[in-house]
Amino acid sequence: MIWSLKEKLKELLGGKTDTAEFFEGLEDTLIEADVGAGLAVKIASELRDQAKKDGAKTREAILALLRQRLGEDLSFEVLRPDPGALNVFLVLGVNGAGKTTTIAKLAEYYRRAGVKGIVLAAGDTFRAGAIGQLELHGKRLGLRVVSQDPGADPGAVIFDAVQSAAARGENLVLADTAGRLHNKENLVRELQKIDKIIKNKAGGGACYRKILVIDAGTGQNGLAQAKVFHEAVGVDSLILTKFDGAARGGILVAIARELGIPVSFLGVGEKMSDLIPGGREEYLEGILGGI
Ligand SMILES: Nc1nc2c(ncn2[C@@H]2O[C@H](COP(=O)(O)OP(=O)(O)O)[C@@H](O)[C@H]2O)c(=O)[nH]1
Ligand SMILES: [Mg+2]
Repeated sequence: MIWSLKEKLKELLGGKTDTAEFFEGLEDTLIEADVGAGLAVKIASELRDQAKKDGAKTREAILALLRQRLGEDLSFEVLRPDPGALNVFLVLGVNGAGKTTTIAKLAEYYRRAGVKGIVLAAGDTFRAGAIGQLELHGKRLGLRVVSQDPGADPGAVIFDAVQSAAARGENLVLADTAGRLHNKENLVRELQKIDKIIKNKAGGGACYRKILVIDAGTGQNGLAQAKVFHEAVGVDSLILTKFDGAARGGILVAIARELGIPVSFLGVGEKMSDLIPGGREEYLEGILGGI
């Protein structure tokens, strides 16, 4: 069954909105929206108190409170390269989340914003297709791509990219990675190795950021996945992809809140321009709009 938060909320809001049943229903709906059980209980209970205090009973008033409450758990902060430093943005996430596509979108976005000297590093050496995919994007965008053959050490590719970017005075390295989560120990080890290499190579004056890409269609295990990456290397910023179509996207609230990490962009399609910087209003509108 295709699940829809909006349909359920609509139905719920069509009935009485000041009863215990309503807030229980709201709790269930939030759980189904992947907000997480603990947080769903908390939000529903806080909303009940707030609605009582404000005398909010109409569907519009309740919706406004819900929107405000969900927004409170999210911070949005566009990631911008430091123009005076070497920037290394390492892009993390499970296979298929949209990392490689997002790197191309970011490259396009930053280039339009006037960032000079953007380099792409093909750090997903596991899938042969991933290297070709990034090279294609690089060619189309007219950007340098650092890559090696499939099966090469991803740390070596990224080392090479950071070193050459520093030597050439380039400004931004966007580094791709593989996200083979089924082999967690290997993934963590590999990421920690890459992390160490970047820290050593880029040096203290560099601006090094780790970005976690999350597919909006990811269910509750998205939080566990995010924790693996966060515990491995520490995530600085979140990008929610595929927040178009019938995506649910509630997992973003759970991850952003639990890990205390800001959201920098929303991916809303396969085109290079389908990238929204920040995106607070678009996100809240996407999950609650049109009800
Ligand atoms: N609809 C939609 N598709 C996306 C978005 N971002 C990526 N994709 C698609 O998701 C698939 C996997 O993307 P890819 O970048 O290869 O994922 P990776 O394995 O994490 O590198 C591709 O078919 C992309 O076109 C998005 O924001 N919206
Ligand atoms: Mg990829």
